[in-house]
Order: sequence, then C-alpha cells, then structure tokens
Amino acid sequence: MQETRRRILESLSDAPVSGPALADELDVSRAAVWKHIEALREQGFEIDSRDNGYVLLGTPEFGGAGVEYGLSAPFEIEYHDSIGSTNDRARELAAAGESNVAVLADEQTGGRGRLDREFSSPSGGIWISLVCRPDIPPAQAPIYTLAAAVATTEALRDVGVDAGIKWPNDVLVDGRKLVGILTEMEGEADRVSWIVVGIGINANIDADAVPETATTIRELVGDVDRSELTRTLIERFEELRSDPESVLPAWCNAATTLGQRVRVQTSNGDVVGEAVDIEFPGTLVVATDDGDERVSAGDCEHLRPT
Ligand code: BT5
Repeated sequence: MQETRRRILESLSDAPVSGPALADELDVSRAAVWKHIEALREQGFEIDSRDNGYVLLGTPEFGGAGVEYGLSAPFEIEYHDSIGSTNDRARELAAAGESNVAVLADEQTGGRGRLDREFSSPSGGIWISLVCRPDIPPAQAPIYTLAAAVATTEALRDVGVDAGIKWPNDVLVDGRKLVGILTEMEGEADRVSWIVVGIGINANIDADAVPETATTIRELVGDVDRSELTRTLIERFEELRSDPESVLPAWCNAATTLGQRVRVQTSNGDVVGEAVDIEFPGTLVVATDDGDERVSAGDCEHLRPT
C-alpha cells in the first residue's frame, strides 16, 4: 500500500482527524489529502467526513487493500477477483524479476495441483501465491513448502479449525483436505532464482463446490474474515522463512504424519512403513521392513495401523 495512504489510515484509526491536520502531519497539500481519501474510498475503505474531521468506519472485506491494511510483513498484494492460476501469474512476475509479491484471488478458473492435476478454486476461497527470491540452493526449496504448511495450519488453528499437516503438502481436518500447496521454482545448480509458493485454502465455500475428499472452513466453523486469515498466514510465513531452523520443530507440532503408518508413492515405487522422522529440508524418514528409507517427494497416504 502506498505509504501516505497507510499513514492516513493509521491516523484515522484512532480518532477523527481534520483534512488540514492530516495535511500538516503528512506534509502534503489539503488537495492531496482529499485525493488520497477519495482513492481509499474507491479501494473500499469507508471514510466519513464529519464536522470534526474524517472518520474510518470500515475496511474492505477481501482484496489487495483489505489484506495490506495492517499487514506487518514485506509483501505487496496483487489481487484479482478471478484469474486462471495465481501460480501462473506469480511465475510471470518472478520471471520479470519481482520479489515479495503475493498474488491473491477470490476465484481461479485454472487452479493447478502437482503433476498438473486440477485444483478446484471457486469464489470464496483464499488462492494465493508468494513470490520469493531466497539465497539458497535448489535442493533446499522443500523447506518453503513445509514453512507454508506450518504458517497455514497455525493460521487455521487461530480461527478454531483443528487442522494438521499431512506430509508434504496437504493440510487436512479429520482426513479431509482443506488446503493444497504447490511449490514451483527456477534456478541454477547452486542457487535458486525464484520460488513460488502457491497455497489454496477452501475458505468461505460450500462443501459441495469442492471434491468429496475435501472440506471447507465454512463447513467446519462457518465463514471467517479472509483478510485477517491471509495476513496471519503471510506474517507467519515471513517469520519462518527468516529463520529456516525454526521450521522443522514448528512442522512437528503442526503435522499428523509422524508416528503414522504411511504409503508414499514415489517415482521409484511405493515406500510403506512408519513415518518416524523429518529431516531438513523436508525429507520424510520411513521405517520399513527393510530398514529406514528417506523420501524427498511423493504422494503420501496415512494407513490404518496394522
Ligand atoms: C495440491 O496438489 O494439493 C496443490 C494445490 C495448490 C493450489 C494452489 S491455489 C493457489 C495456487 N495457484 C494454483 O494454480 N495452485 C496453487 P495435489 O497434491 O496434486 O492435489 C491435487 C488433488 O487434490 C486433486 O487431484 C484432487 O483430488 C484434490 N483437490 C482438487 N481440488 C481440491 C480442493 N479445492 N480442495 C481439496 N482437494 C482438492
């Protein structure tokens, strides 16, 4: 959000402030203050003009300005009511050199999962892709998927949803999928150029608009303030990526996979056994009949105990 507008909103959030007082405080002309107020109104901020000054009565429900207002993480929001895929748009921005942008949409018409599977993304969801340019080797990129899963799970628990991570990229409630994560990247042998972390949350959506194996926040606890949830998610993601060592312990708290019997389908065949540990940057250790196996990618299924 533009800095002057952010400061105007901050001033108005405490008490009414007159146009001249705002102009003095921000060191701009009164006409400029008026233009900023008009622009904020257009973005959906409800600002009343009263005898004692401007009053902030309401903030936009969901959208770029609604999410950026009060966000304490260095991400700009690019919002779309409807888009093909936020990951596709984020990849475009990344390829053009952008960083720390979150592409956010209310609806996706071409949402993608791993291996180009379809990801249904009707209006009412939180479909978001974070463009990052970390200074890490490509082999460490999976830590970003884990960080996104932790940030999302914690944000969901804050609103009363009893979510848990299934390795590596799903967030489930009672065995049904509430969130999918798709991490994509480009890089050279020793260094990542960019990473796009795409997160899809079935938020304020009817259960019959998502696959039968899925659930939605609306179904579980009723509708939530999507702007606030998105801010919590981005802020937590920011903390985790700034301190990669903190990701695995937080992941262990938020995940349900450790201690479970699992079947992981990998490109080299199935690995079946008990998930006993997670290692940096996201490798699952499975105790099989033939000893421990380490798996870095695959589709994981939690099996019933034998
Ligand atoms: C994923 O793939 O779960 C990753 C999904 C990532 C979606 C986000 S939304 C923002 C960004 N933009 C995109 O275009 N993508 C990202 P995977 O593990 O391959 O799971 C895909 C499977 O999940 C499908 O084959 C369905 O079985 C199931 N599925 C489809 N839509 C779903 C939904 N809305 N909720 C839960 N499960 C769904």
